[in-house]
Amino acid sequence: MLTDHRIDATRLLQRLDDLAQHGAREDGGVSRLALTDADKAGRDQVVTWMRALGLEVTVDAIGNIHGLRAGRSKGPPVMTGSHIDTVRAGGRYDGNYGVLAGLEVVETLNDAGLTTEHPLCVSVFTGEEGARFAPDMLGSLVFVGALALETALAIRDAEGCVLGEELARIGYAGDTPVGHTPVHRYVELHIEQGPVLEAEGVTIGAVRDLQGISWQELELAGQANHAGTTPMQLRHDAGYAAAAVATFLRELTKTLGGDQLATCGVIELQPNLINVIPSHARMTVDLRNTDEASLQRAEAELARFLAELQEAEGVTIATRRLARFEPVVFDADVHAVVRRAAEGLGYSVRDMTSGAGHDAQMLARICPSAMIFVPSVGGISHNPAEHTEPAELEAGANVLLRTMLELDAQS
Ligand code: HGY
Ligand code: MN
Ligand code: MN
Repeated sequence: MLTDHRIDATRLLQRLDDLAQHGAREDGGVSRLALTDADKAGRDQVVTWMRALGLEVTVDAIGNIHGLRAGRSKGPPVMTGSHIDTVRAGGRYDGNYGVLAGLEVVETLNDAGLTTEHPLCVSVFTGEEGARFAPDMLGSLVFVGALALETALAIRDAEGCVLGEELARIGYAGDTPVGHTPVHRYVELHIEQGPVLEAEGVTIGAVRDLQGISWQELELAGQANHAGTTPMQLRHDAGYAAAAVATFLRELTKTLGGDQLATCGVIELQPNLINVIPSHARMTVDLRNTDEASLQRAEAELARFLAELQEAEGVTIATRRLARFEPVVFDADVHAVVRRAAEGLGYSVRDMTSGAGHDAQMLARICPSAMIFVPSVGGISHNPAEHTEPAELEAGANVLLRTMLELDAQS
């Protein structure tokens, strides 16, 4: 019976350990920013595994890696995948787990000598984190045709490196066209990166929807001056202005309430010296909400505050949009398959919303898609301490296996 198959957890855990060596940090975390040498090493490792599993490997023009397993038919594949780029001080499961669980599904089917009706595809999407080249979910955004390839290749990181040049430098500027490759169904397995499943003692999250994301970069320009001789009322302090934005946003989340989130992850001051009033600040704003109208309201409130701050502090504030994605509701049928797979395997399961962005939200633009979550210990992620228990990693991969087989059975 198709439902009798189970993944090999030892193999999966070993691959997670092996992949984590590429960009390994001394604190046990992983630093594998998109298109760095560590990303190349991780990519090469995954490609080696894909080939050893008999997958036909292709690399597309934005560097997405696709491992295809033939099915009885030649039509659009049942696709799974995620990303292997990490934030600068990340963990070993974010993204990596979904890719390696996909390979484990393939190896389990190979061992069973089972051929599916549809081809299966395990994909590694370029630059999901957006931590080096914004926006996030960049590779899957280009894959579905929602961001022009030329625009993406021209994106620069904070040091001025050009995405297309970095892609060529690491040898992953592929020749497979991007835009809209037909996909039968997409399902992505990922750690929750939040506290809900652990707090409720639930093993599997059947992800129903994903919140909206608004990223902006602010350049604040004031006037450098002497910290000891400049009266407070004569200052044009870009550092104070940046701090005022961060404080305003924290208060805004309290005012708006609901699901409003706000984060200032980057604040860089110039000249960054103890006795010089900062002349410049570069900072980022990450706003998220499950409700699009509320997210727009938060953006409007911020814009109003910035106008007032410019006036009051005598600084200029330039804004640049880095990413903007509306909330996404996943396909109800695929979501139901995830739930049935978890229940059929005897795992506890609950519906949930994803707080994080994922490649699945982009695939949802071109095919029925949904996600599977497993718990994160302490709700911690984007942190070297990121951890999920082996039994839960195994459970998630078994749900992925069963979900993909059921999606394959759907015509
Ligand atoms: O930012 C996010 O939600 C994802 O980790 N890129
Ligand atoms: Mn991720
Ligand atoms: Mn992430």
